[in-house]
Amino acid sequence: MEIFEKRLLRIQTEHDRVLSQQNLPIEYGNGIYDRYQLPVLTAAHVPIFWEYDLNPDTNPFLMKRFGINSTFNAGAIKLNGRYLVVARVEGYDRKSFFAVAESENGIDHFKFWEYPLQIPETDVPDGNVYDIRITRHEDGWIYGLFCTERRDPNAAPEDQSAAIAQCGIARTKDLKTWQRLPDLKTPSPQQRNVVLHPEFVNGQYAFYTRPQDGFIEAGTGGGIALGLSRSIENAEIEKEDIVDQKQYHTVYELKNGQGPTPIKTTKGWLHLAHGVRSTAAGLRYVLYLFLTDLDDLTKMICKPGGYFLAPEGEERIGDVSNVVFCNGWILNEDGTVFIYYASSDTRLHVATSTLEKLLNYVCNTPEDSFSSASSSETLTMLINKNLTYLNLKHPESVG
Ligand code: M1P
Repeated sequence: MEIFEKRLLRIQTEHDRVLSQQNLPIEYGNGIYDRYQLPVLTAAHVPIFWEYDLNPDTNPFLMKRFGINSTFNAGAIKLNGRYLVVARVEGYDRKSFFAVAESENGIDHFKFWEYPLQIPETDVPDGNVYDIRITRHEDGWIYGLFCTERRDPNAAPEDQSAAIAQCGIARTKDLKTWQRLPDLKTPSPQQRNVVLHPEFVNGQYAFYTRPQDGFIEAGTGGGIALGLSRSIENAEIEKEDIVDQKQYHTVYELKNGQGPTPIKTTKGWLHLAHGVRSTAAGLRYVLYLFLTDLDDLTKMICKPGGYFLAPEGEERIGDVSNVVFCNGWILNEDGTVFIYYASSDTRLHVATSTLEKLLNYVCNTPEDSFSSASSSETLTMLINKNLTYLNLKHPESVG
């Protein structure tokens, strides 16, 4: 009994400390966005009554009975003035599920709702679900599109890792009660990172997809595509048109994927995506931005070269190291944008910016020019521009 009481007090004190921490921006950012000192969600944020049996008669040593490993890759939405993130919560058993955490200011004090989400299944049960993207669609529903993964029915018994990933679709009005719709059908054998566009396109539902041959390898697929479906109740895409291709010697040479629902701006649709490249140390996931045409969603307008956000410091370490991934962001009424990105498949962070800054970044950062010589030329042009300006305006500063 004494052990139980002592442990409970310590666990509660630590949990209260984690939830009450103030999260401050890190000074001297890059001018595009601000990172913050603390993650907004970690495994330590889940309620104590999720992990422990709190009855001393049945758990005298106060052991964890249902361990939570990580809380990451979250969809996001602002509902009734509250910031809600729909996190991928992964247990010690490696299964993930969705749970909503809520905050008043979107930066700190995120608190999980009492229960994880109960999203109904289709006739074919999901093996594992993850990476939900939340879209408030003009049809009046809030949609959650997520990856549903099931063991490959054709895999040999000795192969216990072959899986098929597809896009699950569910909808809600309040994030509490969900209606499951049939999974999206596409010509591609595997789908991850599918996102619903918030507006109809020629009267049809528009989806960003990622055609992919294998479970891990994009193969002949890869690239962010756009596909249309007449129905959402039986969503089926016949043709996927590539909007943003994977490309040799870029940060998205192996594969890429749409991040959250794009944001409509006066200049075009603002997209955040992840790009993956192969290194001797394994895969490296970074985030990048691009802008597409307001009318023709497959037309790229601006695309800065390289990454927008890459893992830094402790973000580089986790269950799958050297990864940043984002499937949720929120545009506030005052034009600020809260970007919820996860690091190394372990925890969730926020970076804050404004629409004005993001558009300035997207429209004025040089494009990737695909060779060392042309990158050096781009840099030389900037140096020339700066030295000309400095010689004219501040000759004393030039040596
Ligand atoms: O482990 C990194 C990421 O890998 C997958 O992303 P993608 O489909 O682009 O390869 C997903 O499993 C994602 O959840 C994970 O963060």
